[in-house]
Amino acid sequence: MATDQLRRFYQQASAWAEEARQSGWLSETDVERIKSVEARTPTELFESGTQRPLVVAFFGGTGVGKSSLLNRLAGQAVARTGVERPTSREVTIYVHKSVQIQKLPEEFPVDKVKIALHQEQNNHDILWIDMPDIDSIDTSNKQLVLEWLPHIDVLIYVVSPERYRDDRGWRLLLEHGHRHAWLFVINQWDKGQESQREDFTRLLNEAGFKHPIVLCTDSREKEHAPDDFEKLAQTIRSLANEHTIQQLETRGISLRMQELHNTLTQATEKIGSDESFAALQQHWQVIWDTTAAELEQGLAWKIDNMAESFASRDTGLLPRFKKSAPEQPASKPTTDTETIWDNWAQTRLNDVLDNLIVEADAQAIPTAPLRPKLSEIRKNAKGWTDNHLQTSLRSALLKPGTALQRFIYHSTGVLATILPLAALSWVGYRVLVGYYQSAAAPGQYLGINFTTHSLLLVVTAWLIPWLAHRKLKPSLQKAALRGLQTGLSDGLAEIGQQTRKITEELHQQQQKLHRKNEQISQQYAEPEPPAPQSSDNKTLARMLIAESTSDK
Ligand SMILES: Nc1nc2c(ncn2[C@@H]2O[C@H](COP(=O)(O)OP(=O)(O)O)[C@@H](O)[C@H]2O)c(=O)[nH]1
Ligand SMILES: [Mg+2]
Repeated sequence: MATDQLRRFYQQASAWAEEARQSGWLSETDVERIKSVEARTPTELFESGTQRPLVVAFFGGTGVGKSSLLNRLAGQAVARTGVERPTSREVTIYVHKSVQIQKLPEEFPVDKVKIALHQEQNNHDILWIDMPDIDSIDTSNKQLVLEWLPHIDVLIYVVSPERYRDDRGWRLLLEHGHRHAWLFVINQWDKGQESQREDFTRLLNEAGFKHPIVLCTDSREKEHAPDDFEKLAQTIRSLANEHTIQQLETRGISLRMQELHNTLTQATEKIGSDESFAALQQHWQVIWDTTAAELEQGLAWKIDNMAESFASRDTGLLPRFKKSAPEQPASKPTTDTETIWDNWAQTRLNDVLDNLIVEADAQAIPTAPLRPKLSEIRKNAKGWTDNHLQTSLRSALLKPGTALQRFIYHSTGVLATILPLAALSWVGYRVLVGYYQSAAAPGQYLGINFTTHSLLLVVTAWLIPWLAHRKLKPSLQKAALRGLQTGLSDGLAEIGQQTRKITEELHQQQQKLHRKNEQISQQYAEPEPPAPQSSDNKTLARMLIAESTSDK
């Protein structure tokens, strides 16, 4: 049944909005907008499966004559009129006894409803309601009216010649006009003038009723002048048939469904789109690249300083002579990388993350889900950077220099041992041979020249590789510098990466919400716009606000 479908649609849309609100994607107001779409219908008042009557209500300010009109219709005093009770909080229902009222509007105080049953065939298919005065000082009256409104097909807006202009009811008419069929009655016509009818009609034209039905009645109890009362009763009766009720019902439901579709669409526009997220991610790429470069530049001196503290470990060629004041303790190399990410760096990071939030806002992406996640980045940035600095510094110090450098360094070390040994072996061999030869054929034994050359040879064989070895030792300072630089850029890369991940996660959340929203919308197909002002019923057409104006 259409009413059930509307209910389900409403419930699913509300649940979706609630879920989106809980995760920060929609505001309280957005949810309220969806929830305020009317899901109640006249049909709900009656037992399902039975042919329901047309629900007609007298609507208007205090003392205009609503109760008098109902009594006149009923031919008896079913509703209390002003004589007994000037401002009525009471709702009087005048209905045929065969009609089964299933339930009254929710939250409606039952003791305020007076049901007058009748057996009159004339009003068999009409449920008449005399509504509370909408302009009473007691604002709860207006609330009562609002509770009833969604259950009403036709509203008979009753005014008096004195008070038809600044009526509170007028505002309700403008707000709820397109949801109902309206008939207008200027009661107390005994005090009225034709110009007032024209003026009132003109106001109604402006409110969207092209040819409003404006009837003038004189409902004084004792005697009254001939008036439009019969026409009023007749007009309502002409609508009280299955076909027209069905038409009104369908119109009401499709208006409500359309409104739900519209608010759902509006809500998805609030949560950003694929394009807005793509733009946000691109923006992040740009601003982070710039900021990361700035941070690397701004923190370079700190890294240089820290690397320099390793220079003392790099014993040069003539370390002792270099040290001008050897009694001063050599400055200990510091590996306290925590000091590198300082307040300045944190401020730069905070600025760039704020910039991201501003961009999200500019891209119409809600910032509520983004903010707490970015706070995590702000909190963790120092830790991440420090971690990378430590890891990278340690591994750099463990293996300073390039692989080739290290190979040559080791080779020269080995040579510094092997070459002098080889030279010594050769000298030893020559000594032995010389000794043997001088024993076999006595002559001059090796002599002073040999000694000098041998000594030179051994010393050279040792000194050259040793010097080279010392010279080629990879610099710890350079290694530290390289390690720290790599560490910093890794740290910055991680910050950039983590932030991007956040925007991606949010995009996924957004897509999920978006898909769910679409599913709901598709499940309850957008209804056709209500039939073009029911061409088969001219009277009804005059009672409805033209669609083009109701969209406002
Ligand atoms: N002069 C005049 N008085 C009327 C007319 N209709 C009702 N009244 C009186 O106006 C007062 C308020 O009427 P009531 O039906 O209670 O108005 P309600 O507050 O809109 O329900 C009562 O005293 C009625 O007798 C009318 O057409 N002309
Ligand atoms: Mg009344």
